[in-house]
Amino acid sequence: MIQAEFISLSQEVAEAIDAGQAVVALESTIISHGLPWPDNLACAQRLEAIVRKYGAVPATIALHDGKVLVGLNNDQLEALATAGSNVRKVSRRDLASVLTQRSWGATTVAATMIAADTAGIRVFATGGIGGVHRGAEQDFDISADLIELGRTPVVVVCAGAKSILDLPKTLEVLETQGVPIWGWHCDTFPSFFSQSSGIDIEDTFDSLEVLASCANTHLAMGGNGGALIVNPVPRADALDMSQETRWIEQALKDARTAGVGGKAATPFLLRKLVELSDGQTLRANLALVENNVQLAARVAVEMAGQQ
Ligand code: PSU
Ligand code: MN
Repeated sequence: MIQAEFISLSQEVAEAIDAGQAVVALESTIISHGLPWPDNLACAQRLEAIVRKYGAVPATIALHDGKVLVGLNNDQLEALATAGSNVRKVSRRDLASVLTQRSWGATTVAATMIAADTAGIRVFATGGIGGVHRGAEQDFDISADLIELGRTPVVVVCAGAKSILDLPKTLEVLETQGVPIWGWHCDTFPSFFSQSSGIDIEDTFDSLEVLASCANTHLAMGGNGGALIVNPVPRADALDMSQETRWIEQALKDARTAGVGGKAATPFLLRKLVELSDGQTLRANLALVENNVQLAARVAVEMAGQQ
């Protein structure tokens, strides 16, 4: 939780939360580091429009001028999108220093969850979560997103995690952290650009009403941390698995050659994949994020209706 003096809600978001309306949180690292200009701005604007179309209020989250902003206006979205990766990528550990410097900060899944929870927002949509990187047994690279999911009570909608990560290890850490994984019309963990990683999950939902009820129950129990709704990329936008694997192997090799690691690893790999695939991964990425935001808005509206 963030103390009130460090957080600022837009009027629209504050009013919606007070009225018990559905609100969907959106992260900003995807705008600054995850997508190239100018697709990033168009995507950020489209995501907000989709949330509204499905009857909820969007709250894109970022840091600026010593505050965690919950609900950005269009000028603020544009400032983030044009600054791109010059903006600091902010996870839990970075919050205090970026607030103190009063600079722009783009929130990861972990930092967005903390802000959403503080604001009273229960549902958050993103593309993919961070996870356990391949070779983690050597470099210990495990995303703070996984730890946050274990401690902060927000329901996160994503298309699984990318196969630049070690997915079996990612699922093991989620299990250790006590994070439920709820599949929307799927019985395996999706792998971002592809509909399935082939790894079975236990809970599948085909009914929005039951999914929303499960989410409300999880949150009502209290002290239970977050939950993950996994929503496979639409079939029409999914990439061919074998081709994707080749691009990923190449991108990982390039990262090793360039000596890129730590927090720069995910943005580097995403950029490389767009290059190597001649934009195909970018198109899939945009489609799956929109699909997740739509589901998140529907779930949030249903959850609010059941309260
Ligand atoms: N995965 C994506 N696109 C992204 C990210 C992950 O497909 O933009 C971003 C998210 O903001 C996520 C962060 O929270 O990267 C994870 O970074 P790291 O692995 O450094 O924890
Ligand atoms: Mn990392």
